[in-house]
Amino acid sequence: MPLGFPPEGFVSGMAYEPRPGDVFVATYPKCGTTWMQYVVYLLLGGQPLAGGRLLGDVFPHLEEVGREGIAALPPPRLIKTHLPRTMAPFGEVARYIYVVRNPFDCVVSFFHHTRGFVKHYDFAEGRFDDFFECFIAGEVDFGDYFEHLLTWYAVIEADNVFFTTYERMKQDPEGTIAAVGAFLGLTGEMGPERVAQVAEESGFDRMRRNQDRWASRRPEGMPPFVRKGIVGDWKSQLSAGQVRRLLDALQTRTRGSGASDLWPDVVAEARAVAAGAGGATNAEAPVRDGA
Ligand code: PPS
Repeated sequence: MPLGFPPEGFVSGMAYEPRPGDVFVATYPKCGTTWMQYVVYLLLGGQPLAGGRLLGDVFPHLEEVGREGIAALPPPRLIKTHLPRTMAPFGEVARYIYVVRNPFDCVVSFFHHTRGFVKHYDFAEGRFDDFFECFIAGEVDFGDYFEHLLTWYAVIEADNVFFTTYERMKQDPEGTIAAVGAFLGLTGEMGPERVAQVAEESGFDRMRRNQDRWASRRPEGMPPFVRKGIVGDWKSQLSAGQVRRLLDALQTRTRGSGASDLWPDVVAEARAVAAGAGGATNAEAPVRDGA
């Protein structure tokens, strides 16, 4: 858990009993949580958040506010969680949207998060190579990336679970928004204009404005929360050796689950880099700000 989170929020959050109408956005950190939360919030009739308002007030993080914080929300309750499914309040009465991002981009985004969130971590001067070791060992917030993914991947066929990837959202935001709307039972209200409106409002260019809506301000010189928002940033950060190790971890840890086939394009590029076909960088290169 991040250092700044109250342990009682975590303990009581796990004991929350899902209620009818609850919508959870469940993710491993840095996999597109805030983007999906904002889509869900807008689809359910939320007004675009003005600067000075906080998404976390209307769509709180379960582990931070605990059971009481969630129970006090007006229905339908919108709930963010980074818990693996085996620790999350999981029940048939609620809906769950799980978003996952390829681990190569996830580790890079998580690194910038960890150095920038000085309230939660003592890593402002941290090096990517050290963070990478923590990530691959599963010794970061919310534990092991692969284990997390597998716990949720195991329930993707359930009627009350919607599973997608950050890469699919990037490739087809409108298609994803329409599918999320259908999952939420909003088919009647979901014409193309409505979908386009939500896509515009939740698009990267809009979300990078007034970032105080999503997270506390970063210190001077640190990348913002909505940072680059691309697929493939890993190519400018991971060494060929790191690409090889993460590729290996993806394949061995997800083997036989179907989750190993989630990113065929990324895996093909990673294989080429791991084989020394270019694209990889020097892990000792100075960390780029990316802002
Ligand atoms: S957190 O802290 O776990 O809740 O972070 P999370 O929201 O899961 O992930 C943050 C990354 O998502 C990117 N982001 C977006 N990408 C594309 N479009 C939109 N609208 C968008 N909003 C947020 C954000 O930039 C972080 O990724 P990186 O790679 O660091 O840029």
